[in-house]
Amino acid sequence: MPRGPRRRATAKLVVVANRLPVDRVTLPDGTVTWRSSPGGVVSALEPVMREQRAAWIGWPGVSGEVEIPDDASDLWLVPVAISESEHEEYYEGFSNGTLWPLYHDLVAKPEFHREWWDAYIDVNQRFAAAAAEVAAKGATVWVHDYQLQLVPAILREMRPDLRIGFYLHIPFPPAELFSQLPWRRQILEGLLGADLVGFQLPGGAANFTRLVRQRVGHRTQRDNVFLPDGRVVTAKAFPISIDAAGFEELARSDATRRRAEQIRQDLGSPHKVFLGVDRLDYTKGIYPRLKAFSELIIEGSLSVEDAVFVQVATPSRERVDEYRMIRDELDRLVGRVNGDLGRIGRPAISYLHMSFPRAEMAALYRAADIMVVTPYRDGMNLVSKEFVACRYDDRGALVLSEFAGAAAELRQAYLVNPYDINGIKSQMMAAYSATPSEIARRMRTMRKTVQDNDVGHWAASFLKALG
Ligand code: ADQ
Repeated sequence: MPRGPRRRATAKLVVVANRLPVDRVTLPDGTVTWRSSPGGVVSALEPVMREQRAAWIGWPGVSGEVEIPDDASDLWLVPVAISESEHEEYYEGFSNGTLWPLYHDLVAKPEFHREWWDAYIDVNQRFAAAAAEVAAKGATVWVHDYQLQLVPAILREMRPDLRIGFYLHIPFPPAELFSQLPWRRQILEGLLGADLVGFQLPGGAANFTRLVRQRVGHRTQRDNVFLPDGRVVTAKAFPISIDAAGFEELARSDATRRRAEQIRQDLGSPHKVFLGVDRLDYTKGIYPRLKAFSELIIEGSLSVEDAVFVQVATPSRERVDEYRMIRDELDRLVGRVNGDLGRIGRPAISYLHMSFPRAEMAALYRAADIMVVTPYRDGMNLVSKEFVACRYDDRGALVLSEFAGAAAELRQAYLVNPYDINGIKSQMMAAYSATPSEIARRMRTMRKTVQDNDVGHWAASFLKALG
């Protein structure tokens, strides 16, 4: 971003997302500092944001008012204050207790609470006001995700001069499910404040336009919604991706190769390593894949001498009940499987609750033979794409849920229905027994797809369509 005074109404591009791309960390000596927290969206947007005067609006991750020092990030960061109780009601409540399960096929039961909805409105208003304050005349504002679906309409009301885009990172559900939401019309109208509403898949965009027709009564034609005031809103799919070149470069480095070898050695040099990497979330289908693996061992199709399952599950949203429940359920399953089937120094499942730096992720992807990704429903699933980007050696098989957005692109994966444990078992065995040339054939095609459609391409095509 061109340096200079960061003042009101000067940002030509404004990104609005629940979280700012920084974390506050307390060092061992007690000093508090801020560290940038890179993620896919940050690395996609950073180049565009640097080229122009751009601001990022979001919650800094700690309650109340905070000051973020200028040197915490190269980006212009604008913190939005959220109180402890708003965090409970807007974020843990309405966003993660209502919308998240509702938008993921009711994998868990959504709760509908009027106080949560009220907090959602208040916080959305605050984000919109912050964007209205920093955006220059005629600026582009890009709002992200399910926590902020009311921002486009509130912002348009405040600043009709802006070009507003919205992108939903999670699935947009079919009318039959969405219609349960007591505030369905308000959410649709909130999104219609945008000029362009982006989804992971064409099905999400189609669900949205159908609901707008049914519930708001506007005329629609293919991707377009025609509003009574003459405005046209476009709803379209822009499948998100990863920094494919960056992952590949990491994977190719000597340090990563050595680390991957070390990981395999530490696992006792098994014949095949199965890998799962997820945020610990009930939508990710961690249970059925571990169950499938344990049954394969019990039946003798695999043995703990030949195969190990490494499951990395980073705890998340731990204050929401369903997340504590899934964590306990997995702890019990892994304990039972290892207790019953493991040998000394040879657990069947190596289960880790931790978050790794990108380089360690690349080493894990390289160390694995078979990556198993079995969400019940997932907007995209970046882990599957990261694995593919790292397998420049054309080794490595991907077992992938049909219900991950990524399955629309990664057709050469071993596709599974995550509700069908026998189906997962047979696809895991197909991947286990496949010849190297069969694996290479599938991986080459998938790698080309991921290289050609990286996250830079995603950001550029969204902004071009919006512009
Ligand atoms: P998530 O539900 O978080 O994202 P995903 O797309 O898989 O799911 O992205 C997870 C990211 O976190 C990946 O980049 C992965 O490398 C990283 N990660 C996971 N476990 C980690 C660990 N232990 N240590 C370090 N990093 C880890 C939401 C939607 C998805 C959608 C994305 C992007 O739910 O469907 O693909 O947004 O739009």
